[in-house]
Amino acid sequence: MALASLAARSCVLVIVFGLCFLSISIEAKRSSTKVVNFKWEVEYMHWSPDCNEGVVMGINGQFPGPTIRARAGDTVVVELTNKLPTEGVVIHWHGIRQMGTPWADGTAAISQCAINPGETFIYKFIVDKAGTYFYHGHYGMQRSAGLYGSLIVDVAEYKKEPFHYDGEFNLLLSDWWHKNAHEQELDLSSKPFRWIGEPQSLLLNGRGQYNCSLAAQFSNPPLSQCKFTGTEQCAPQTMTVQPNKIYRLRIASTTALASLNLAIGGHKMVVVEADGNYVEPFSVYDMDIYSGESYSILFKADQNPSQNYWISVGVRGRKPNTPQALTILNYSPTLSTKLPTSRPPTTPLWNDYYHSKSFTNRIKALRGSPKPPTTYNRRIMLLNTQNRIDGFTKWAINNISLSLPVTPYLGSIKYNLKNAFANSQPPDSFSPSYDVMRPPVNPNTTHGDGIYMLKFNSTIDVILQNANALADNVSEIHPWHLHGHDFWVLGYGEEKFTDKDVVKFNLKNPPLRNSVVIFPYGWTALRFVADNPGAWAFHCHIEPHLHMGMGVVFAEGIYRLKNIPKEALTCGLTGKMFMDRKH
Ligand SMILES: [Cu+2]
Repeated sequence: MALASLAARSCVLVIVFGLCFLSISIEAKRSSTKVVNFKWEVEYMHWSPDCNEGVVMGINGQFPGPTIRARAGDTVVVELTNKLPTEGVVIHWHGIRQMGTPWADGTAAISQCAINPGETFIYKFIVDKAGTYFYHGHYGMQRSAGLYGSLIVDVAEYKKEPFHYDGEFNLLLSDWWHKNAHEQELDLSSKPFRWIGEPQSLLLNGRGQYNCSLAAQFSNPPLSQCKFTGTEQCAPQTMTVQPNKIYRLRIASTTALASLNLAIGGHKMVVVEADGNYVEPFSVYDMDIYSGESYSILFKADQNPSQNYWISVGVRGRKPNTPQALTILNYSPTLSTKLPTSRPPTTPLWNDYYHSKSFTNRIKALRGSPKPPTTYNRRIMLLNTQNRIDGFTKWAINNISLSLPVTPYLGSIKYNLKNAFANSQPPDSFSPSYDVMRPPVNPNTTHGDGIYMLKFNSTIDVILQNANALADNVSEIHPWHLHGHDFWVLGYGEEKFTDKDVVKFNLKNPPLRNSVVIFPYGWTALRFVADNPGAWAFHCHIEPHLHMGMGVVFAEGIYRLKNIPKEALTCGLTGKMFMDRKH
């Protein structure tokens, strides 16, 4: 403020000398934050993400969409035009908390109306915290259709990261089906249920290889050697390093289904960031990444520089039927086309949960990070079950399968519109006698659109409780993601959570995250402060699971919001209200 007014005054003084622009630009540099503008068009495109042509949802002719790069404190403005011929669209900025701009969170039916074909919506928000993020569609299964890209926030000017590196790379991980997202949606909503199966390919920055392998000599079953000129849409992006330098690798997973594991052949990795928060550095040779998570790791190019090395990504947590994704870590001046002579790193066994848990339990907040409040005001226990409704297969939370209303919650709560969604809140807990180790005794459940109304500024504990699915001896991994907040992960445990487990909570250095996993038959405890007015989705980040109802919605402090842009709410009951008022 002071700098700005100083700039204005010096501007008046120097204007006669024609130096005004110079003065403004100097002041802008000092105040250091800026507005970063993007003009995007979302459209369907023919594309070959894994060398097999299909249809992807792209942005400005690109797949994945353009990378957003800004500095902490900057304002990002994305003018998004929907060029899809017959369907709406929204984009969610995953990990950006949207403090004061909940209408820019990009969740259809929660924070805004879907943008109609041909229409433009302006997303404007501040990226307040440095870190590795991404963005993706949040309407139907548009993320599965390929609507995603990277969002990287550098530290503010004149600030430094708490670690050193000489260069950096970015890897956006995703999974890809040859069946399009509309058909997948229909399959999942059919009676009898049709499961979409495992992905055909894993993609690194939108590139994978189907029916051929970069490491053909090691592939089992045998595959032919992929040959690329480098211009193909599915050609791998190699990463070229200088020997003995230190690199930061940013990793984010926007998979629809797959839990992943990443390794760099022969290289130790030091984990330094998770979900846009610094963690106490620890080293690993492979790491798990669940959908919705992001990390930064550091590695030193300290291996024999006359060789190249594999970067491999494989499936965890589900019986894999998808080959590893591969690319090459290339040591300059060795040619990037020289294939590594060793076998790609082996992904740990899909059901080696001990390995997954030991990695997850090592993630702690960097010393000096914000600490959680020592007590909570409200505890919400969320039981995750697989159920049926009239023969359709669903996921339910506390026996309610989420089905979103027509009018976005943000608007119907702000304008106190009755009948926009269920009046009663979903339950804060489930029956203490529920046996999480067995299939549900009564698998039938119901749809619901009721939401949790949180007292503004209260501290909320959530216990996510996993359980047995419909089939015997099946319990799946679910990576949960919270919008609008980071939360502290207080702990993980086996089987059913009891009050006695509270003593195991880590209040000393719990990591702050926006995504967290629940392991099969286990529970995860987290804590957050409901200090961001808005309506916020909290859901399993597996796209088919959310589609089948696996989520809840929290709302807090919406009465405090002024200036919700009408463009966000011109549908359903809010749209009707605006028409009636003849505004
Ligand atoms: Cu799930």
